[in-house]
Amino acid sequence: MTVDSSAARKPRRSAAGKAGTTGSNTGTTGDPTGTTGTKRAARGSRAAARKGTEPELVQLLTPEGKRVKNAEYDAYVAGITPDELRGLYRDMVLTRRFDAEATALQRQGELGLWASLLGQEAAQIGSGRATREDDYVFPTYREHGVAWCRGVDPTNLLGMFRGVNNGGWDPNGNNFHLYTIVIGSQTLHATGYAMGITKDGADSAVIAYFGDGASSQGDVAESFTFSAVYNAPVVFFCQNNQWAISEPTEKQSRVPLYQRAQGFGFPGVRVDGNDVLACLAVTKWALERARAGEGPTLVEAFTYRMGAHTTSDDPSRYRGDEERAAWEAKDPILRLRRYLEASNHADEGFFAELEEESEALGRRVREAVRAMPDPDRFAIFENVYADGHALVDEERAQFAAYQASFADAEGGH
Ligand SMILES: Cc1ncc(C[n+]2csc(CCOP(=O)(O)OP(=O)(O)O)c2C)c(N)n1
Ligand SMILES: [Mg+2]
Repeated sequence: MTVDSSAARKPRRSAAGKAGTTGSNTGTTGDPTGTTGTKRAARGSRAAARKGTEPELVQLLTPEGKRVKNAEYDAYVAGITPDELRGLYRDMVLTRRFDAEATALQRQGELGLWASLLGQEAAQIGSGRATREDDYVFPTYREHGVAWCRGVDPTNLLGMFRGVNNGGWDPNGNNFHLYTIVIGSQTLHATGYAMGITKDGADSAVIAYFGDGASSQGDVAESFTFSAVYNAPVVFFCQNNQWAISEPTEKQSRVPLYQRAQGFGFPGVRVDGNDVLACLAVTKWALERARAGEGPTLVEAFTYRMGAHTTSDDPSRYRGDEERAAWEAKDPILRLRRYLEASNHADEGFFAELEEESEALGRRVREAVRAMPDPDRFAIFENVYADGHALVDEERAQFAAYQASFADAEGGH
């Protein structure tokens, strides 16, 4: 990693400029040049890694379900009612139930593939519930919890994974873009959309989801540059689930991911991605910054992918069970349940009713998937060009001949 030699010529900064290490985890605080902070951050994170500790993160609920004070972010959840807290819990439970059903459906041959969000419910529900109706969301392929918050019917998410449609929902119906498999590319779409919002003079904001692995993509770096320079109203929400298929986060960056923002000139924050309240508060803060014309923010939600990358993956090939066990103790749903129980915000009746609702959702999803009609085999050639195209016509004819060859074989026996 190269370090900026010009930093040596700069005067020593005061203690107030200690950015990016401990104390504040908002990467740009007090260090407009970013260079010294970046070196310190790199030293700090290497030292942290040696000691097996990680830099501070924003947390409002401990894994034991205790509410802890936070001077900067408490205000963003100060008015939350018991009903809304139960709502966040319900969102997480139903999303997990839906996800489990989709995984089972893949195993039963009803879906071609599934990318589970298990373990990431708080990051997705907290950030998703922070968005406003007129905001626009650009997801990857794992944001089932965010889709839920935006009002996309869960069964619509499954059509693409069953291979019966090319996406499954109208992005403009809920301001929730189609799932994007090309890693990181949606951050560019989000940045362009956000620049458009500024040109329209609107006060809505954009949130782009991506992973720790995606943070290494050139598209993401370009998005950071453009959004910073154009002061675009976009929140970059990175779910650091510790793995990019079989590659651990250490292979993506020499500094904690949220500190990347510093070099681009906008703030970065690391939040406990298993704490739904903290994710809600930090994302609200970042979206408000965007609306107020203060430009982009990078939020790193520090979480864990409890399951396989997708149903095609076998994580036992590259990681041990101890790691998962350590994260199970930080389960996002369990900690909110503990808090709800300890503060008498939910009783047995609430949990029992939710259990029934979960089972009903599982049944509804299963039945809907099985009932999805297969598309016409030739539909894949439609909607590529408005007026037809010689190459597509040729491919359609080849495909027709291929299909017909089965009919011949059947007839010949
Ligand atoms: C441009 C591009 N390169 C490679 C891939 C293959 N690929 C699919 S998922 C993935 C890992 C992504 O990891 P991360 O960004 O951490 O997201 P996560 O799956 O952990 O949510 C890769 C490399 C791809 N889809 N697109
Ligand atoms: Mg990842």
